[in-house]
Amino acid sequence: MTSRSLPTITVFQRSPDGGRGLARDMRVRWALEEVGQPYDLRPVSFAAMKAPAHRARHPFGQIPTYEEGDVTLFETGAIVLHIASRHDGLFPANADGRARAVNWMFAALSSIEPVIVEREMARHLERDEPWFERRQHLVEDRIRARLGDLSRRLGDADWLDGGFSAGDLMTADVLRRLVGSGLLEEHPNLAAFVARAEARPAFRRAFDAQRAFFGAADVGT
Ligand SMILES: N[C@@H](CCC(=O)N[C@@H](CS)C(=O)NCC(=O)O)C(=O)O
Repeated sequence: MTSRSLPTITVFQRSPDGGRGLARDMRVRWALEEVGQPYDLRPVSFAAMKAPAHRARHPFGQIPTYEEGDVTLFETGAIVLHIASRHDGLFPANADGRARAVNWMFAALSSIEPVIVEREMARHLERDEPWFERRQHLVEDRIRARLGDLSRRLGDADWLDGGFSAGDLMTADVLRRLVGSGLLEEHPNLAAFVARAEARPAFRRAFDAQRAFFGAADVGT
């Protein structure tokens, strides 16, 4: 499946979300599609992810990783930054615009994603705890606060800072985890932002590719 000349990303061998494209390889696939860069896949099982060979690529034993020539990267922020820096299409041409796009990438990953992931983790791991409901309300209030601020900043614009950029890609991919939760839908402009992002041909190609891969490779947990 791999060829030396193309960047290679590691992905789950089996989809934990039934092919909904919520794993973080999706943002890397999407970035590569936006810039027109073909790529290869290296599927890894959960056991292989924690084994030394994969930990040499990813110290925390996770996916995705990105290998291109002598470079191996293991954080999606760094991976998308790398892709956007080496190809046209994901950063504005001017340095100030590029800095603002990077700013939004960091905001997505360090100010928005953590509270969203905290809610998910609690739903997976803490559902049986007596304090689950109470804590869930607190976590959801923190998400609401972030989304309220983000919604006000976006206003009626299509994208966060002018044209579509890697900052929008990262923000939309982070928000996708909330689609259908009711939290995103409290802000119609954010729901529309995600829908607009998901309607991009590059997103569709990336989504269909992961779906086809899992369809072919035994969708399951
Ligand atoms: N901060 C990392 C997070 C990577 C991550 O959490 N990957 C998940 C899949 S989306 C994973 O490998 N989970 C399995 C595990 O942690 O064992 C990134 O953005 O690349």
